[in-house]
Amino acid sequence: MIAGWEILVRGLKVAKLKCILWDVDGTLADTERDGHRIAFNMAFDEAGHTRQWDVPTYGELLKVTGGKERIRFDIERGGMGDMPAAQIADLHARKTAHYQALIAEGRIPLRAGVRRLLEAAFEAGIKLGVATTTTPSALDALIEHSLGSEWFDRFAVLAAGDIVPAKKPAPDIYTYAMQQLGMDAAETLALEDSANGWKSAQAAGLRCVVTVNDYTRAQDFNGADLVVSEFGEPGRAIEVLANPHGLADLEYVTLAHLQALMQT
Ligand code: XBP
Ligand code: MG
Repeated sequence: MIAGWEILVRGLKVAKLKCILWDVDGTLADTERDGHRIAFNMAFDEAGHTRQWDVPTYGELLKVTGGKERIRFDIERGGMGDMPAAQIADLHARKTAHYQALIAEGRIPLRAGVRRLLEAAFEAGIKLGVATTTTPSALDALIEHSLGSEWFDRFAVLAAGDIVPAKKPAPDIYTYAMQQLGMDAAETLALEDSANGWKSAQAAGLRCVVTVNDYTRAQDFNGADLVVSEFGEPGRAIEVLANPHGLADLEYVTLAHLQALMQT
């Protein structure tokens, strides 16, 4: 028997918000330009490579998710000299160590509204998880230094990096996280910042809110459930780029908005 609140709309069941899966890079914090990019360049320099990724170049490379995959892509397009897989792995390990050190310096704060929404959802008993292409130890550093160690226990799953064979835009990391939590796509919302992330969430059957940044603002988010400049805070207005469900009172994004999206 179908419960009264469970009706089918555009292939998604209308349901209560029971789980939020968070992307990391670009969503929890703006880690790419001043975190990952700098760490890659430090690793290249340390290993004796002349290659440096400037801000626009890194923007092009972001279409490839995963750091090792990004280096391989740059090699294949002629940006760097060829190297065996073991050397790419070594470079990436160096990069991860530099990234952890940058994060430990407290250089990368959370984006506006992230802590407010995390705390509201946690207090409401909504399951929280992470679904990211980032290396687990890089994620751990961000949780410890930017979010707070108590969040290691507050997130019910930390799905990261090579735990699945195919990275975003494949749906695998979202599917894996939902399986770990015993959650269904109808009761789960994804929070993302990039087209690759949005495609991944969409392919896993999830509703998705996108908070853009300078690297992703011009990307195609057609079909996403809400696209905003940031989650925002009281007294700090956001820019609404797409609001297909017509959510009201969007001065900043609240848990009530996220809950309302599950009813659309
Ligand atoms: C963003 C990414 C990551 C990071 C680097 O992932 O593409 O690859 O740039 O991570 P998401 P690693 O937005 O899904 O978090 O170097 O650790 O792979
Ligand atoms: Mg991201």
